[in-house]
Amino acid sequence: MAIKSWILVCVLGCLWFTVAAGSSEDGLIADMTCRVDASQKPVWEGEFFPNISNIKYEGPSSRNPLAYRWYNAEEVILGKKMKDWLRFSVAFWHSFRGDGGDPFGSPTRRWPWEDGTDSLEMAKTRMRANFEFLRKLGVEYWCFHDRDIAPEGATLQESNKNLDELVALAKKLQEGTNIRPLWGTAQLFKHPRYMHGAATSPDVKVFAYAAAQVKKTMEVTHELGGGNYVFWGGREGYQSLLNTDMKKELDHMGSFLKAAAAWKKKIGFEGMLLIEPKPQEPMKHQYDWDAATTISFLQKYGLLGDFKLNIECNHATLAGHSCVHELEVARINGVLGNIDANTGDAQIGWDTDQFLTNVEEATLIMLSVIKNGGLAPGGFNFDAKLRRESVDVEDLFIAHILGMDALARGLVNAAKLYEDGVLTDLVTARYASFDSEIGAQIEAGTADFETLEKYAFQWGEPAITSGKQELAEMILHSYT
Ligand code: XUL
Ligand code: CO
Repeated sequence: MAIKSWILVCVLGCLWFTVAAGSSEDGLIADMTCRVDASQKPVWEGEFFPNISNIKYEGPSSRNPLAYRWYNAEEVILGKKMKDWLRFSVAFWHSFRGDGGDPFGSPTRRWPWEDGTDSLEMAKTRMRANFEFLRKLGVEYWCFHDRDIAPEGATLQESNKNLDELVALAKKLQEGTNIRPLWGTAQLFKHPRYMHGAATSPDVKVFAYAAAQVKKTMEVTHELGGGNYVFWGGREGYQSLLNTDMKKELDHMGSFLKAAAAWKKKIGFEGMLLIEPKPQEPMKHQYDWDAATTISFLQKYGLLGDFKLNIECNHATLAGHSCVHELEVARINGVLGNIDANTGDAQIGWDTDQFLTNVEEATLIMLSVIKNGGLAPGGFNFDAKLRRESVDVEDLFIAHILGMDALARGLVNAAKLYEDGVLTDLVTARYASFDSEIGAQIEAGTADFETLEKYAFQWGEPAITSGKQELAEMILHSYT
């Protein structure tokens, strides 16, 4: 039975592939892509995913690849529905603009509705596909860059006009649904004008252009009812210190973010402003290196009250940290706002943006989220892309289902771990000696060195005690 379901999906996939190979006139890419109905060009009518119905929860024993095993939206965990803990979001850029291209190879996939252009009409079709995808997945959030959803025009005014058209359509498609953007962001890294940076560009004209782009994107995010606005500084950094005035660039970035926070207040946008750290790629060094660096930057420029962090797991590992390290640094400083849910590859040193599938990692992530009391108005944005070799529309569903199930399963595990308190007890026991008079003085910052010296003389050599790391690992294993 189980094997039959998997085979059915393969057969469907191959069937689509055959239709594609037989009917395409688009050359290489289209021939390699499963087209559902290639005759519907240029304006796509009807369903985008006609062979896929709404994805349902079937439970852990299901072998249906187009069903949830763990994600049961309405199930209550620790007093909150799963969907409210997880607040999943689809990243428009990966799912609807990703084409499988890499620095060594041409695109490998073109979705059936794509006509190969960057026209306004095509952008509208894509937006309709996005909403059908969200509805069929049962996901209520989506994330976008201004330039993924609407084409860049010849002037900034024209780009704004294009964006307005797409926002009007998205607003219409949102009507009568609970679907809203989890966050919006301005694409300040693709166009050559940003090659030296946006807020950190040495050219004041670029700084102003970037400010205008953020202003507009924040306005449209607000108009669409978005919960957050993200700043990812892909070009905010340097390639060489020889030609860079780092202090000036950081000061400029501080001013830019201060103006952004002021604009948010002015337009009455109540969403969170989030900074997404990443150490490098595309730049050799990016200023928002990791959570700790970003927090100290925000503190220095008096912006801590206005910004929280969007932690991306693959960015964490690029910075030499685990995802959970970054989540915990953000959480204990009160700035854990959102998670860009993805993962890297242990044997690869760059941003592979894969769907997160490791249940143990998902459990640790969800433990941080539980301790944070959830992420709202933030959530989990799948900043993850299909592999270059995955070219069928069903792969897009399977990838999201896999990622959602991993985090839902992590939530179930983490809730048990949290409720049973075994790990918490182990940690509490390690620090029990601070539950003393002098311990309380140390924690209040009032114990001076003379007092501590007296204790040291009186207590003598401290006992050697076990850190119980293997026991802690054993406990974690028994919950995953
Ligand atoms: C790049 C990245 C971005 C941001 C939004 O690594 O993560 O997609 O999430 O600009
Ligand atoms: Co990201």
